[in-house]
Order: sequence, then structure tokens, then C-alpha cells
Amino acid sequence: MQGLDPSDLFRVRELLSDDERQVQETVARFVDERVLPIIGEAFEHDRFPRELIPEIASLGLLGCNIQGYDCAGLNNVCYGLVCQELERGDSGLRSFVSVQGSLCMHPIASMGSEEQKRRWLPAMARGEKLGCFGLTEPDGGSDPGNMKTIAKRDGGDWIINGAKMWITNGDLADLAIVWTMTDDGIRGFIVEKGMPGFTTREIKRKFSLRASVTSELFFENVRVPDANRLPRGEGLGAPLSCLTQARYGISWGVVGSAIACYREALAYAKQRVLFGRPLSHTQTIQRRLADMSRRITTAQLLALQLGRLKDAGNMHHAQVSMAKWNNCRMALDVARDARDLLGAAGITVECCPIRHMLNLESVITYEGTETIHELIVGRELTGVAAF
Ligand code: TGC
Ligand code: FAD
Repeated sequence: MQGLDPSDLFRVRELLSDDERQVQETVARFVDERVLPIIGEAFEHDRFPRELIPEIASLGLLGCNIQGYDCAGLNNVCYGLVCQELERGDSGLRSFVSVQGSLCMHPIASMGSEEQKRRWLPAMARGEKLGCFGLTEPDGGSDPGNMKTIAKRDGGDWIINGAKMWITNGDLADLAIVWTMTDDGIRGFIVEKGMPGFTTREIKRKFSLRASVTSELFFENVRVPDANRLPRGEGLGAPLSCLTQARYGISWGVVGSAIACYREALAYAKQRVLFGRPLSHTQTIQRRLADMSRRITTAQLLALQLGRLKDAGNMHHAQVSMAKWNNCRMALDVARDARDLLGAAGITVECCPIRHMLNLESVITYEGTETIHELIVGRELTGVAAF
């Protein structure tokens, strides 16, 4: 009988269609050839590798699961595989694609006017226009319903005042999807770069997601025409529905980070000789590698089932919460264990686990912290909100 592939013990790839495998292989090649050679340097120097955007766009990865408007129209399993392969490179790159596609193009596609869709979606799919998503505020991201940023009606316009914090792509973006409180509840607006009173400031000195731009957004009497309001984006459910899309992608993406760490740990354990034998010949090292493989395999299967449910139109947001929680925790634990297994070498940028581990500290926090996702699942089980 044929041996098993240590990177795919349960032959999850065989559960994919030919098209899905092809998408995965294409993105994997891009990551191997174009991302891995530069990503350590980018992370070290706190630099988002902007030069990769044209290629990411030409591969059709921006808004790839949106139908029409020059988007690739792939299924959701393909979108998950795209996230997995990109995050095998770096969480920063997957973040860029998540924000552009799930958090900016998705609300325009699902809540925008026809004019907004035609104006923004094709240009965003081509990577010519970049977006960011402003929900979190300085006073507390877990409870966005309590937002302080306000939009007041003024004739045919709106006047926005407030601030958003920790915004991925903020300083790169040509447009920001901004969630505000109005007299009629929460509403979303497309705020454009250059609108008077709208400014951004990059947040530096991060130890995590260094190959990603994170910013603050400030709104001081920003006048926005009503044509820039998302006509169907009403209530807290509107931004939360965008989070569901991005959290879905993260559930797949972090499997890629874990695979990268596990592969490096496995290779190292086979070649590192200590006490007269390779590390991989010792019981505890084998148990740790087996445990990484077990965790990755179960996370892969969870992500795939989530994708099949989403493609069938049957996915519930509490399922997404469980997958985001489980898979981020899995990836962070695998990255930390792989870092340890590499010994001192594991603390350098030459080895990927510490970079993934530091990135995953953000990934387990953003898009809902681990606790918030536990509580979302708890609410679903008990019927009681305990936030
Ligand atoms: P709650 O009463 O639960 O919900 C209000 C309304 O929304 C509906 N809803 C959802 N709809 C779609 N998708 C979801 N995931 C939804 N969750 C809830 C809900 O049915 C309700 O509808 P209706 O019609 O009854 O009004 O609201 P709550 O105030 O109790 O809050 C619940 C809680 C804590 C779960 C929510 O606030 C939450 O998820 N907090 C975490 C915030 C968060 O995740 N922020 C992320 C910011 S974006 C980001 O981090 C980007 S990083 C990207 C990157 O770089 O990759
Ligand atoms: P808080 O909400 O202040 O939480 C602090 C702690 O309290 C956490 O441990 C939390 O789990 C815990 N906690 C909260 N409520 C409860 C409760 N009821 N019971 C028990 N414990 C609780 N946001 C955007 O809008 N757009 C972006 O593009 C974006 N990008 C980001 C990029 C990075 C690199 C990072 C780090 C964050 C980003 N965020 C973004 C913000 C992110 O979504 C928030 O950081 C996150 O939602 C948590 O909010 P907070 O940081 O204010 O923590």
C-alpha cells in the first residue's frame, strides 16, 4: 500500500474537484516562487510587499468568490484554498486579500447600489483601487454596536465625525467602508481618499503582522454624498455579515500557516542529530509531530465542511465562529510548538514559525477574539447571550 503524504494524511485533496485543485496549485506556485523568497525580509523591515498586488490581481484573487463585475466568480471552497495558500506565505498577504475581497468588495456587491458596484468592483478586482474596512474604534472592538463614530444628515449629504482604530490597509486604501451611528441606527458609507477631513495614520512598532499595513482613520466633519451610503447596509447585522465572510476565509487561511510551520519542524527534526540520532527518532518529538499533523488534519476537514455548507447556502455564522476559534487556536499552538522544536534557530527570521506565531497573535484577536467566538457558540447552544 502506498505511503501517506505527511502534509495531507487524510487525502483531503481527493475531496476537492479538479478545478479546486487547480486553483490551489496555481496559488501555491505563486506563494512558493514570489512570496516565500521575499517575505522574511518584508516582515523584518515592517514592509507590506505592495509589488505583489498586480500579480495577485491578475491571478483573479481579489474578490474571487464574487459573481460578475470582472470578478473570478469562484466557489467558496476555492476562496478558502486561496486563503490557505496565501497564509502559508504570510498572514499579512491573506489579510490584504481578505480585507479587499470579503470586507470591502463583498459589502459593495451585497449592499451597494448598481452605480457603486460598477464604479468600484471591476477596479478593485484589478487591484487598481484598494479598500479598507472601518468598524473597530479605540474604545473597544469586541462591542461594535457601541460605536461612537456618527453620521448626521445635512441636506443631500452626510457629515461624519469620529475615529476608527487598527484598520488593515488603512494607509493604502483609496476607499474605506466606514460603519457609523445615525439617527436611524448603524449605516455603512464609502468614504474616499482625499475627501476633506478624512485622514489616516499608520500604526508602527507592531511585533505582529509586520508585512501588513495597519492604521487609524480619523473623520473630522467629512462631507459624504448620500450616493456613497450603502443603501442596503442597515443595522449591526450589516457589518457582522461582512465579518462572517472574512472569518470564513481566516478559518482556511490559518491552516496554511500551520502547514508551513509543521513542514519546517518535520524537516528539521529529520536532519538535526542530537545524542547520536536524528531528533525525529525520539518518542517525544514523534508525538509532537503526530499531534501537529492530527490538529492540522482536523482543522482542514472542518474548513472544508464549512466551505461545502457555504457553497450549498447552508452556513450559519456560529459555525464560522467555531471554525475560526478552533483553527486559529490550532495554528497558534502548532506555530509555538514548531518554534520550540527548532531550538535557538527558531527565533530567527530565517525560520518561518516565529513569524507565523507572531502573526497569529493578531489573527486570533481580530475578526472577533477567541473569547468572543466561544461566547457566540455558547449563545447558540444555550440561547443566552453572555457577552
Ligand atoms: P447581535 O444582537 O448578536 O447582532 C446584531 C444583529 O446582527 C445579526 N448577526 C449577524 N449577522 C450576520 N453575520 C453574523 N456573524 C452576525 N452576528 C449577529 C444578529 O442576528 C442581529 O440581527 P437583528 O436583525 O436581530 O438585529 O449583536 P451584539 O451587539 O450582541 O454583538 C454580538 C457580537 C459580540 C458577537 C458582535 O458584536 C461581534 O462579533 N463582536 C466582535 C467584533 C469583531 O469581530 N470585529 C472585527 C472588526 S474587522 C477586523 O477585525 C478585520 S481584520 C481583517 C484582516 O486584516 O484580515
Ligand atoms: P477588546 O474588545 O477591548 O477586548 C479586550 C479583551 O477582553 C479580549 O481578550 C477580549 O476577548 C475580552 N473580552 C471582550 N468582551 C468580553 C466579554 N464580554 N467577556 C469576556 N471577555 C471579553 N478592525 C477593523 O474594523 N478593521 C480592520 O481592518 C482591522 N484590522 C486589524 C488588524 C490588526 C493587526 C489587529 C490587531 C486588529 C484589527 N482590527 C480591525 C481590530 C480587531 O477586530 C479588534 O482588535 C478586535 O475585535 C478586538 O477588539 P479590541 O482590540 O478593542 O479588544
